[in-house]
Formats: sequence, C-alpha cells, structure tokens
Amino acid sequence: MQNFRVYIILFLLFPLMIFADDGSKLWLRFPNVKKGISADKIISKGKNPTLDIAKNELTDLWQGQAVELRTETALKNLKDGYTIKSTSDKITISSSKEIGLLYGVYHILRLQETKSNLENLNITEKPSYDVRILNHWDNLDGTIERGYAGHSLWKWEDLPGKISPRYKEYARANASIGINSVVLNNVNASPNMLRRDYLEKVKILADIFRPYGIKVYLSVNFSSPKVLDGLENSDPLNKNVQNWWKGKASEIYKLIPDFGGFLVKANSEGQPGPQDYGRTHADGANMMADALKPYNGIVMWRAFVYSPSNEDRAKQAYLEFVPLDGKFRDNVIIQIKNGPIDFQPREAFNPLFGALKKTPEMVEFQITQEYLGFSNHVVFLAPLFKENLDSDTYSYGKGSTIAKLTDGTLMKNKITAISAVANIGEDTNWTGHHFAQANWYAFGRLAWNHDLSSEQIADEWIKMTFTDNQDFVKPVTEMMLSSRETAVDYMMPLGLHHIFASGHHYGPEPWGDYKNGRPDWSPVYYHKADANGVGFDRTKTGSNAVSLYFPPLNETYGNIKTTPENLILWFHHVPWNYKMKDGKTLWEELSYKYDSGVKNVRDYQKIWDKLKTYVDEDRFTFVQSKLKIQEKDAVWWKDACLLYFQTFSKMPIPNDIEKPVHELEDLKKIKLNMGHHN
Ligand code: GCV
Repeated sequence: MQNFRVYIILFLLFPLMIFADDGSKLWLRFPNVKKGISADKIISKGKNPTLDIAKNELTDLWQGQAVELRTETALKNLKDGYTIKSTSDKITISSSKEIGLLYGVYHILRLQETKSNLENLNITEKPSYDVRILNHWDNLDGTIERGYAGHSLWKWEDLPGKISPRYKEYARANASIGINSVVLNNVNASPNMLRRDYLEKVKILADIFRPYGIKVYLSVNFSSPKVLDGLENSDPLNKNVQNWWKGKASEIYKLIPDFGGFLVKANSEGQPGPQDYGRTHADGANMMADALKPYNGIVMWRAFVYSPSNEDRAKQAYLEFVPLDGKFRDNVIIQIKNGPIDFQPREAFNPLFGALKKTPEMVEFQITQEYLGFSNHVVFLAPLFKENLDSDTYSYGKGSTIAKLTDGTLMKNKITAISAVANIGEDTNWTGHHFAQANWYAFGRLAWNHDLSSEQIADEWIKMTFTDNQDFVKPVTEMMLSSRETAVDYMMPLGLHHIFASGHHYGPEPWGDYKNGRPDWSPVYYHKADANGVGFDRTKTGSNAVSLYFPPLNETYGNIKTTPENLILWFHHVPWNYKMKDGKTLWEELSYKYDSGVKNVRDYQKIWDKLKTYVDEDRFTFVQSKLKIQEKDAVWWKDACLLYFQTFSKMPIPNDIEKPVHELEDLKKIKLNMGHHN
C-alpha cells in the first residue's frame, strides 16, 4: 500500500519532472530531440578536436539529411565563416577552418530549432569582427565585480587539478553564437593573475576552450613587475620593466601558444598606469604590445579614463586619446565604452568613435546589468547595442556608423574586435534571470553579424529557449523589444544619466551629493537640477562637449531644437516649462515618461501571466516573481525622481498619472547594503 502511494505520487509528478527547466541549457535545449543522425550520414575527412565536436553535435541533435563537412582553402576570405548548401539528400557545410564548420553546424541546428525552411539552402556567412570577446570582471577570490548571477564560474582554488564540467558547457554556449575570445579576469586586475601558479590554471581553461575556437586573454595590472617581482618601478620606459613583460609573455606563450593578449585598465579609477611615471597611455600600451608582438598577441587598451577635474567627464577620454592617435603599435586596439560616461540606460555615443584616424577602435558594451536593475529586471539589450553600432559619427562623411568604423569597412584595421562585459556566473541559469540569457545571446549574434535586427535575434532566442508557438513568441518579442525603452522611461528618461544610488548602482538617488567624495560620482553633478530647469549643458555655454562631435552633429546636439528629445537633458539644461515637440512642458513630459515606464512593466506582468501554459512551472514562476520586483522598483524610481525633481520645478504632477505612493523623505533613507566604492 505504502509503495503504491509513492507510485501514484511519482506518476502525478512525472509531467512536471519532464517539463521542469532550470535554464541551465540556455538556448541549447533541443526539447524534442532524443538523438541525431547516425555517424555514417556524416561525410568528413581528417581528424581534429573541433571537427569531433561538430560531428558529435550532429549525431546528438541533428534531425535532417546527411551532412558533409568540408574544409576548403578557397574560402579563406570568409575568415571563421562558412557556406551552407543543401540538396534534398545532403547539406554541405564548407569553411577554410574547422571552427567555421562547427559554426555552420550550430547554424543548421538553429534553423532546425526555429523551424526555419531547410530546403535549397544557399548561405554564406562571414563574421563582422575578428575578435568577438567577452570580458569577465571575475576576481581571483571568486567574487565578480558587478556580477549578479552568483560567484565566478572559474574555480581558481580547484584548478588545475579539478575541472568543473561547466567550463566545457560555457565554451560550447559561446561557440554556438560565434564568440571566440574571453578575458577571464576583472579589469581591476590583481597582479597575481600573472603569477606562475595562476598561469598554470589559465592554461587548463585555455586547453578546454581551444576546440571550441575560443582564445583566452587576461586583464593585467600595470604595476605587476614591481608588485610581483620587486622591480624598482613599473615605468614603461625602464629597460628592466620592458624585459620583465617580454619574459612574462614568453612564459605565457610556452604554456598557451595561442594566447590572445592583454586587456588593460590603466590610470582609471585608482588603477596604476604609465602616467604614474609621467608617461602616456601610448608608452604603456606599446611596451606591452612589443612584448606580445612575436607571438601575434594584441593589447586592448581601455579608453575608460577620467579623473575628478573641472573638465566634463564626457570629454575626458577624447581629450586624453586624440593627441595620441598614430602613436600606438599596430597590435594595439583602443577599447571604448559605447557612451562617454558609463554604460547608462541611454547615452549619446562616445565622441572618441571616429576621432582616432590611425588607431583601431573597438566597442565595449556591458551585458551585466550594473545600471539596469541587476538580474532583477527584464531589459533586452540588443536595441541598445544596435543603437550604438548604427550611430552615424560622420567622421568619414555621412554613413560613418560605429559598426563600419570598427569592422574594418572605413578604416582598414588590422585588428577588428568587439567586446562586452559578461553577465555570467555560477547560478544554475548562468545569468541570474532567464531573460538575461538573451543578452549574452544577443551580443554573440551581433558580434558575428551586426546587421541582424533586434527582432530577429529575439525571435531566434525565444524559439530556442522557450517555444516556437506564435502565441508565445509574439507577445514575448514585443515585451523584449520595448523593454530597454521601458527601463529608460522609469529610470532616466530624456537623456538623464547617472542618478543611481552610489556604490551599488541599484535604485535611485537623484539627491546624491557627495561633497566629501568625488563630485563626478554624484548624481547632482549629472542632472544639475535647479529652480530654472534640469540637465547638463554640454553646449558652448556649458562644457562644450558637443564640439567634439563631427559636423553636423556638433550643430545638431548644440541646438536644443534639433537635439533628439531622448538626449535633450544629456546636452542641455532645459527650463521646466520648455515646450516639447508634443506641446507638453518638460516637467509634464518627464512625469509622463516615468509613468509610462511603470505602466509598461505592469503590462509585462499581464503578458507573462497569460503565457503560463506555454512555459514550464519553474521558469514561469521565476520570471513572474522577478517581474514583481521590477514593478516595485519602477514605482520606486518614478516616485523618487518625480518627488525630488518637483522640489525644484514646483509644478504639480499631472492629474491623470498615478500619484506617488512614497514619501520623498522615506525614499532618501533607503540604504541598500550592497557594497562597492563608486
Ligand atoms: C571594473 C564602472 C563600474 C566599475 C568598473 C568600471 C570599469 O565604474 O562601476 O565597477 O570597474 O566601470 O569599467 O572599469
């Protein structure tokens, strides 16, 4: 009897057990596939670990006709790319490299899972960028700076002896979307990363990633020679220091022959750098470039530099780097955050894009949602990435988009690259929120092909991650595509920026005024609200950051009438009663924007609730509860910002929007204990 009951219970639970999904498989779920084609239906020559992976994926997962995998030297100009051609009984994937064949296999698997037409395929794919790289901000102690998905995947304590199965799963996920490079550690780098014992651990990861086409890079601390080996200094013009880096490079390449190179944050936010010795960023970068050159390694030197000075922070990277144009070695590339401040929900693009004519540039995006509600908010980032890549800098005349500047179309760059700060941790679902997986996916897909639309990326991802049922795909696509603008609306509409709580950057603190700390970390520095209006005057009457943009953008942004309204407070100090294009005053417009942000999140809750039948219980309730947090946070943002700005505008909150439910004084008392310095 007892047993019988257990059987009944198990029987009842069985469907749940099948459908429960913890998100660990990401977009590689293949829910309906038990087994792929038999090995004899795969035609390929040669043996190679990458080819073996490609074949295994086919025998595990491919449901279609026979597949031929062909290496063709004639296809060299496609780089890691490939062609796919099909007849009724065979699909032929060709590439000049094995990794291209693996990418081609993931391509047909994607077509299979998104139920795309598989007949008469005639596809040619060539990646937009050579280096498609994730930057992990993982520390050696297992914590992750700005990480919201648990601890680091890298188990430094266990390596090199003990190997987590997730290393391989991570590499496979990246390969499936074309990511081919990773920086393992935080740009706020510990010198210990370059210690022999750590390099031996790095070697193990590099060996695991290699068959998936992934190269390892490291962030390095500029003071490493002095700190690690007691050199008298770390001055880049000191011969001993130069030799130290040469020796270190040689040591690394003996362990990891295909090591990618270094990522460097120097003289920024307290990190050491060449300026500590009166040298320039070029001196520092070139010293490392010379050490890596014999092995084809590269240096990604970050332009994220600013200091507390009277100069507008939005101008500082430009002012620092433009005079150095032409002074960098040819294996240096300048890594520039999409905006000139710091990964805000919306920024104007960084004016440094296109301003360097002789030095290759690459974009740095942030996938981890430091400024977008951590892993609590649904914010699909493809529209943000696209907005930046499609921005016209006019640096070589009309059509000089950031995409074309960085992918080698306009400048014949020797190195082309694109990077993003990862949102990956050891959480079972990898990214802390099921929908945050879409941002890892979107970055990979855009790094491969920046012409893809946000909609197509969302569509693919939803079908592979959830279901291809249109009743699910359609509303979820709409939610995802609008989610970035929604977050902008409830956090920082109309070009407002950096009005976050200090340190952790979660939640609003527009009143923040750190008189004793760094003014450039204070929200009041960025919004400049007063009785007259709100916004940062970056025109001629203010910091004149507009002058850094190429014509006609300097004029467009310099004139309040021609500045796009979604950036109006980025470039102008705007009177509260200023008439916006829709006839509302600035104050009213701001109020309606905050309100619409809140309303949209509530709509997402309704959309999601209706989709219960299409999603497994686990992921359904998980997303449902995250949306509740997002809704509460949106109301918190709206109330905090409107009540605070109202103390300056002295104008009423329009009657037809929901009244604040908080008191400003109560909101000011909220102090979240989330740590962190700025
Ligand atoms: C890694 C911002 C973040 C810091 C980060 C820095 C950077 O300031 O808040 O955590 O440090 O950017 O990109 O270097």
